[in-house]
Amino acid sequence: MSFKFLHASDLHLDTPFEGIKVFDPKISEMLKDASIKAWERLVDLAIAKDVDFVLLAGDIYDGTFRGVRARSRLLAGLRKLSEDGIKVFIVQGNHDPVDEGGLIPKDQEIEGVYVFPPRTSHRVAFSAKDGDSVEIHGVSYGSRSETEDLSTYLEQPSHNGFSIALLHASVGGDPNHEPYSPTTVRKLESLGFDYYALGHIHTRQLLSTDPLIVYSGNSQGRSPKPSELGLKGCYEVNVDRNSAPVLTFYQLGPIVFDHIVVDIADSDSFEDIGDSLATAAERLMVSKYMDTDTTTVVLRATLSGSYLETRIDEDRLIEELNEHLTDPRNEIPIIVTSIRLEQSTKNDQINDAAGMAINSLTTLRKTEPQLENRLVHECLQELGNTSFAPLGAYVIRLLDDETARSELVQTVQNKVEALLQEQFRYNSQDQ
Ligand SMILES: [Mn+2]
Repeated sequence: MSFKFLHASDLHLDTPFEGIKVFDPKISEMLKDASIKAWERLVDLAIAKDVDFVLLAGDIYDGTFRGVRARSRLLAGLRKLSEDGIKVFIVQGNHDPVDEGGLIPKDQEIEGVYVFPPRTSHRVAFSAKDGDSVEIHGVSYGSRSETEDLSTYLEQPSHNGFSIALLHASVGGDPNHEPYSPTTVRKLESLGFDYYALGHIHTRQLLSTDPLIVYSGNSQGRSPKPSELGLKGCYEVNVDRNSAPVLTFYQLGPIVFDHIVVDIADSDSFEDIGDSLATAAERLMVSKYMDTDTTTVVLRATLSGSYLETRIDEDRLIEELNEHLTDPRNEIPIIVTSIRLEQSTKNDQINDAAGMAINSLTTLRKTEPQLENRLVHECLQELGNTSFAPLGAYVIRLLDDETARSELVQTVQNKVEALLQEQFRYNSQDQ
């Protein structure tokens, strides 16, 4: 005897993508479409896998504004599932609380679709296609900020078959998500359900395997934040009464967010940096997304290493990369939305180079009091470029030369310190 179901959450239909610069209106349209595409893939997957039911653990919509297109596609998908004999169980979350509107208009009720009410205990019991008894308990958010533990509303399961708790909750506290409906693994375990279908935290994770306490994660990533990166989708759960349930992950979101760190220590030009970035982006795409259902990879890049030009024109770099990477002939187009220089590394290295220069010159003053005028003059000219990378190298070269006057060494040192201060001002304004 066995049956199966899908567990998904946080569809955030019609989500506005956050933290992304979008250059092309076509891309912006594609991003808006992705959350709805993910939902439609979920519907198709449920039908293809012939599951008994689908669980949606909150945040079906992203906000008070629920677009006409998102509403009609949600209803169309639910009807499709209903016509196929697949039940759907839904709780509303902090992004779509009941006080801000129901999910299904009163005059358009759909057979087999059940939305749990807020502030009360409700359960639905039924027989799966194979005759197994299943009971599902759930609580919706009444308002946007439910600060009490909603699992407190759940009744004890009857233990007459497989029992599921459907909740939108913060288990154990995650600093990246609002601490709504806070609860703990221990508290949930004490309630006695077989499977806890959770929503709210967007990172897919198993908090416990016996009983199963599971976050499916959101169905489509929506920003370059860590919890939004990588493949997003749902779990198919196979329940066989003779063994432990088996979870299988399926990708739903067609657009994937990711992040790369590119070492540009060996780059000595803007073009070099562009090439390193493009290579790293393509390598990521091949290693992680080649055989997946990904249509586009949206990428944030961090540049690390000792490339010490004071400025990299990030916008120009993004534009040039995107001309190459978004080419529709590419297997999976990649959109680079932001490039960041690792400021701390850059500062450290500027400090290292300047510090090295000061030390070198101080040593030189002691050991070689006869530095030649010409060399120091050249050194000052070099410093005038306000870039410390050539300075570091230049001072090392100077050390190989033999003589110069110590007063001018002092001048160089002062100049280095002045420039260093200027550099600090520039960097602190930049952050
Ligand atoms: Mn959410």
